[in-house]
Amino acid sequence: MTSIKVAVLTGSDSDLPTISAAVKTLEKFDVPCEIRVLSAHRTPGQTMQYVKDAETRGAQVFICSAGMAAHLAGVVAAHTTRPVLGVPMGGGLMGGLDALLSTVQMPPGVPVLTTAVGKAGATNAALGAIQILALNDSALAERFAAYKQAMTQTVLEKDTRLQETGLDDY
Ligand code: RP5
Repeated sequence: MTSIKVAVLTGSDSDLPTISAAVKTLEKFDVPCEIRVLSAHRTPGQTMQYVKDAETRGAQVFICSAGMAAHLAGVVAAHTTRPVLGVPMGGGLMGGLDALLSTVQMPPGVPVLTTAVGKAGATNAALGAIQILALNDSALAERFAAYKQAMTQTVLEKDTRLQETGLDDY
């Protein structure tokens, strides 16, 4: 029985090039996770079973990505009391506005914490899951603080370069 902290579900293998950013981010922070292709519409029974199985193996947070009429995160949220982060995929109408609204517009009582559409959302869902887990894991909290510090440093270095060289390099 493999223990995990974060379970990532995605509605189709066509989402993998995008949602893989979540898994790569979790792995970078040494967070035990796994990714499954499971659909709210195409594999409803297996999706429900998987949520229970992932919980028994320690999953604290669920990340769910789907496109078009994106119901996966909402369905998972219906079957767990643990936090669910929803990542809308961009392949459908209006660059993913369909999936964004399907994911974010949950009725009161069943929250899905929804990210930006696409790869930025996939990365942020992983970082959000890390922040949740870090509340009870000081080593992980330190790794996340170091990540933010490095990001700040990178931006400041870019600004320094801009001030030194002007816009000619851009
Ligand atoms: C959604 O439908 C999936 O998450 C995917 O984004 C979209 C299209 O799925 P495929 O037809 O590519 O399998 O359920």
